[in-house]
Amino acid sequence: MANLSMVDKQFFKDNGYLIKRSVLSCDQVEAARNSLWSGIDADRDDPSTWVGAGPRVPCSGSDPAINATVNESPVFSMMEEMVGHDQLQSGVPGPHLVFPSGDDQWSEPKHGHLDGYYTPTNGVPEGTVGYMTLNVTIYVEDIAPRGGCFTVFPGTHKMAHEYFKTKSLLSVRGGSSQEIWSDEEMPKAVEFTGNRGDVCFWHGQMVHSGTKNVNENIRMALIGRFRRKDSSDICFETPEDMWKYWEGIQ
Ligand SMILES: O=C(O)CCC(=O)C(=O)O
Repeated sequence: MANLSMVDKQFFKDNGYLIKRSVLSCDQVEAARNSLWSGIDADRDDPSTWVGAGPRVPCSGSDPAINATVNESPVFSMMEEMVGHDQLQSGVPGPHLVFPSGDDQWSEPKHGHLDGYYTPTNGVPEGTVGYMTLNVTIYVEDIAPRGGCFTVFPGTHKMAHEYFKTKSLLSVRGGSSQEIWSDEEMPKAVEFTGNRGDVCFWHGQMVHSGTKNVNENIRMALIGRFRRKDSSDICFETPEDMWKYWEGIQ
């Protein structure tokens, strides 16, 4: 049975992201939280110790409970419903935690980045570009506005598609949206707020950003990036129809 409706798919096409609520079971969320807490240098029962704590990646994506959030839940099937059955490479999500900052200074980001581009610290080899089809951010904690929300810039998947029709995929230094668009051209940022078990799917060429956490909760997210099995054949192609390789939502 399909997990996504036509309305869901149209929302994704128009906006480049789609939020689905309560996708994970309570047991899956709890198991993932336990794995994260096993590596966090703070006292689980004392929120005052969470401020400025770490590490940002407290356990591996291949931890069984973390892996299960994508591969033993409806998440992977939902992605296949958009991209096409058996078209995506398998993968695991990686923990991305944002600890409370301890202050209340917060500002909405005006710009963000496209994933897959070299920066001095991110491990992407210089002169290459990673290619993602569809990505997912899974919350395993309740996240309110300004709580370090994963943040998207709706519609930038279409803006990027227009840009890459005439420019090289390699031309965006660091993947930064500031390299391509002015502040005025950028859409308003949307924070993904929600509860543990909620999921945000986002297009592989969606501009997005991390944000500061001025709340009490630890922003516990798992982020998975997925590419089509034929991505090395098609990554430098920008077809007129941007949904040509999205069999589920053409
Ligand atoms: O952690 C976040 O909210 C954003 C992470 C991000 O931008 C990335 O991993 O590319």
